[in-house]
Amino acid sequence: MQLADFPRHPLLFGPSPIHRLPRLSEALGGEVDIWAKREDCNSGIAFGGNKVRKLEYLVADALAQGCDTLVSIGGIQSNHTRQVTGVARHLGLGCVTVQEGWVDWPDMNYDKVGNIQLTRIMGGDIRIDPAGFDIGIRDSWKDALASVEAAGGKPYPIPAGASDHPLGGLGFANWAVELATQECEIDMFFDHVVVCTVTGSSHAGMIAGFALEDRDDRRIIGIDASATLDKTVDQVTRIATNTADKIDLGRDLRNDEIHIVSGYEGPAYGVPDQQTIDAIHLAARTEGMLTDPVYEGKSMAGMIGMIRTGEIPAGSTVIYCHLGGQPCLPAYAGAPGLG
Ligand code: 5PA
Repeated sequence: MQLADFPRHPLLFGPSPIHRLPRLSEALGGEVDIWAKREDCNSGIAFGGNKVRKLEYLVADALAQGCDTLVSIGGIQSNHTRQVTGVARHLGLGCVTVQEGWVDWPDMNYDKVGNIQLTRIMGGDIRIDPAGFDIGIRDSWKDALASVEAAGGKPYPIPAGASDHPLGGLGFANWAVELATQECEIDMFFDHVVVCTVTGSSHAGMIAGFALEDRDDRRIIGIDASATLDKTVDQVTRIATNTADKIDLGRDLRNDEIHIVSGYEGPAYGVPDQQTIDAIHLAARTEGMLTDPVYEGKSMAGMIGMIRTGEIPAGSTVIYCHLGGQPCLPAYAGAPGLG
């Protein structure tokens, strides 16, 4: 089936905006033209973000199956569970989210403000679980699904980050097509795409979507923020391959199409280091563009680092894919430089 033929329930304002980051480009030497494509302001639902884009495909399936409750999982400060809850509310569906102790963060308000606060305001049914970080399938999530069934409901299972799901890569495959259309409109070509990767389907979907173009002059760079690199590489590879099959790419993905960079993940998932904080400051203070300490601050650090080392060479045109995530910032007010 072609990508355009998959049922999609519209949840976004339309194509997410793209714009130039001239002062950030200048601060990094002025030799690389940096732009952003903004999933952090892609929807009016619960502040939007990358998951709302992915969910356009998953909820079309959920509605077609007559499911009445979305069931998903994430950390205490998960952006994903906030967006799943928002989308459920927008559609008049129930929602259960398991929220695990993915991050050992000392802020007193970590489990009260930010994403979890917004999820509570939306009336989410939150099940706190002490388990640590893992992007895999969990028993607590299976228990949540079973509890909905036991109560007579029809749950729709959405794994962590809406990633390890047959439709998980379609949202960002479509992002790639959308960007290509925007490039035509402004007569530009971005030879580097920078994106944060953790549960993998944002990056993997793009890989499959851009593969449809069949050109070898565009590099898609995933910056790892999971700090469990092997699992993320494995998951990105699997989802990219499955998505490519699904949208009838008609060829195998090449190894060089899957490119994940480590070194910017900080000491652990959810914990920023000095280069994360410096990157957040640089983007905020040159452009007024906010990024968070869990995901986008790390991919911002990756892009900055790769421009400074010349891995992204002078003369490049870069699109930084901003996947959202700012709502967690209040939970990190205790981090040096963020409060
Ligand atoms: C997340 C994920 P993928 O999970 O698709 O790789 O995206 C990484 C990512 N940026 C990047 C932001 C703002 C994100 O929220 N968030 C998860 C969550 O539970 O919020 C799935 C981990």
